[in-house]
Amino acid sequence: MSAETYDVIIVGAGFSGMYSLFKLTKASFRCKLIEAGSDFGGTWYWNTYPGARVDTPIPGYEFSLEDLWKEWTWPEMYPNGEDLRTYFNYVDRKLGLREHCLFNSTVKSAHWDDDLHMWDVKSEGVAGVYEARSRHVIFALGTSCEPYIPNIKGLNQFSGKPMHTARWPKEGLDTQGKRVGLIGTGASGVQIVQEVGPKADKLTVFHRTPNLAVPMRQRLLQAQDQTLAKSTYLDFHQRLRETFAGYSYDRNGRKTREDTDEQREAFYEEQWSLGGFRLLVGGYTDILSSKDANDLLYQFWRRKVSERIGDEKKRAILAPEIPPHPIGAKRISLEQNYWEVMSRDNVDLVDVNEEPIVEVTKNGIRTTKRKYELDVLVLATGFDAFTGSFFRIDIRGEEGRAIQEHWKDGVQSQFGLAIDKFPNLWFMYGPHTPGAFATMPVVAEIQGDWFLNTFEYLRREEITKFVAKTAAAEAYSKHVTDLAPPLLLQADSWYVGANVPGKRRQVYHYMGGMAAYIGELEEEARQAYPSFEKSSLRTTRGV
Ligand code: N01
Repeated sequence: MSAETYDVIIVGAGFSGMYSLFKLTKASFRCKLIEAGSDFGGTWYWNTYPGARVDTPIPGYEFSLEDLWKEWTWPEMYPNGEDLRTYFNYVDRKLGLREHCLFNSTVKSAHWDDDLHMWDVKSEGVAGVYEARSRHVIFALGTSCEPYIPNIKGLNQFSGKPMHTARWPKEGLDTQGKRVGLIGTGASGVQIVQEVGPKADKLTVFHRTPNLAVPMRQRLLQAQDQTLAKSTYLDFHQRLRETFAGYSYDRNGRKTREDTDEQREAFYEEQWSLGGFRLLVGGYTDILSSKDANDLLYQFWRRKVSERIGDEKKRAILAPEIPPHPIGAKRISLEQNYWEVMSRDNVDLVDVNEEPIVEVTKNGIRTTKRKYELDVLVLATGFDAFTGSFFRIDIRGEEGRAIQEHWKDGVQSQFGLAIDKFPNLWFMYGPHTPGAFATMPVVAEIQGDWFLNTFEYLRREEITKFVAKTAAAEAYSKHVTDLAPPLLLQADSWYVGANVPGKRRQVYHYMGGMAAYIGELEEEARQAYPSFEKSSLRTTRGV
C-alpha cells in the first residue's frame, strides 16, 4: 500500500469535482482528484462529437466565483464543447487545481476500512496502479458518464467501428461526403443531425421516438456587453439558487387552464420565441402533473414544429398527432435547425418501429425491409445514467457490502449525496439530486459548499466516521419518489432508468425545486446532522 494518505479523494474532474477540490484544498483539507481522462471537463472532456454544445445559457453555465467570471467572457450564449474545454483550462489556471490531480487513471475500487475509518482507493492508468488511503471519498461522476450501447446483433462487425457520441475520437472523425448512419435522437442525436446532416453525402437516421425539441435561440455575444452585465452577476447567481430549476427564469405560478385560450396561446408564443427550457421550467406549474395541460402544450409544440418540416411523411414521424409520451417527461432538447436538416433530401428517416433493425453488417445496417450501406455508424444511444458509473467500480462499504448489492432494489440515498452503510462516502450530481431538472454548476456548488461545511464540522468535532442512518435514507428516498409528478414516470426515459433494458425503474431526480433542496441541506447542518451516525477514533490528524 502506498504511503499517500488524504483527507479527501475526489473522483472525476468535471464541474462538481473541480469545485469540491477548490473549496476543500482552500480550507486546508489534503485532497487528491483522480480522473480517467487526460484533462478537466468531465462531460465536456468525453463528449467531443460534432455539434456538442450545452443547453444552459451563460452566465448560468459557469462557476459563480467572482474571481473567475470577472475576467472571463463567452463567445456564444450556449457555448460549444471546445469553448467549455477552454473555460475549464482557464479555471484550472486561475485556481491552481492541477497539482492535486492524477489524470489518465481510472478508479477501480474503493474499500472501507472500519478499523481505521479510512477508504482504500485503487486506480489504474497509463502510469500503472495507484493506491491511496483517504478518510473521505467523493464520487463526482456526473449523471451521464457510462455510455449505453444497445445490444444490436452484429454491432461489432461494422468495419468502421460504431462510434458512441461520448467516446468520440479526440482526433475527430470526418463525415464530409460520407454515408452516415445514426441511431438515437436524444440531445446528442439532435446535435449530430444538425452538424452532420449538411456535410454528409447521406445521413440515415434510424428513428425510434420523436424528440420534442424546442428552439435554443442561440446568439453570438460581445465581450463588452458581458463586461457591462457583470454588475448584475452576483444577483444573477444568487437567483439561480432560488428558482425552481436553477434557471434565471421561473415557473409562472399558474395552472394551464387558469388562462383563457388566447392568454395561453400568447404565453406559449412568448416562451417559444424567447427559447430555451422556458416552456417547461418557465411555464405553467401543472405541465407534468395534468395530462390535459400536457396535451395542450404538446399540441402547441406540434403546430410550431410541423410548420418547419416540409415532407409530409417525415412530419408524421417527427411530430405525430398522438404524443409519443408526455412532453417534458423525457428531457427536452434545444435545437437550432433540427427540423430543417431533417427535412433535407440527403437525410433519410427510417422509422425503426415500422422497419426494425435486424442486424449491423460489415458495411451497414439491415432492417426488415432493406439494407443501408454506411461508411460511419454513430450511436447516440445515451447513457446508463446515475448508477452505471457507480456499478463499474468495486465500492465496498461496511462489512464489505458492495454498492451493486446495496442498490440492487433501487437507489437509496441521503440528500442525493450520502449512502447508508457507506461511511464517509459521498457523491455529487447523481441520483436524488435536482440533477437534470436543474442547472448543473449550481447543484455542484450547492453540494460542494455543503461538503465544505460538513467536513469542517467533522474536523472540529473530531468525528472520523459519519454515515447516513438507514431509516433516514429510506425516508429520504421515499420523499424523493413522492415528489415526482405523475407524468414523469410515463416515458421510457433515462430520467427513470427506463432507457436501459433490465434496469430498475425508479425516480432518480429530486423534483421539489432548488430552494427546497437547499433548505433541506441547510436544516440538516443546522440541527447538527440528525440523519447521520457519528463516531470517532480520536485521531489528532485528518478530518
Ligand atoms: O441520450 P438519450 P443522449 N434502437 O438517452 C435511442 C444530456 N445531453 O446522449 O427514445 C433505436 O437522451 C433512444 O430512443 P428512445 C442531456 O441531459 C445534453 O442524447 O429510447 N434507438 C434515444 O433517441 C440528455 O438528456 C446535451 O426510443 C435507440 C437515444 O437513443 C442526456 O445527456 C447534449 C436504441 C438516446 O437518447 C442524454 O442524451 C447531449 C435502439 N436500440 C446530451 N437505444 C446538451 O447539453 C437507444 N436509442 C444539449
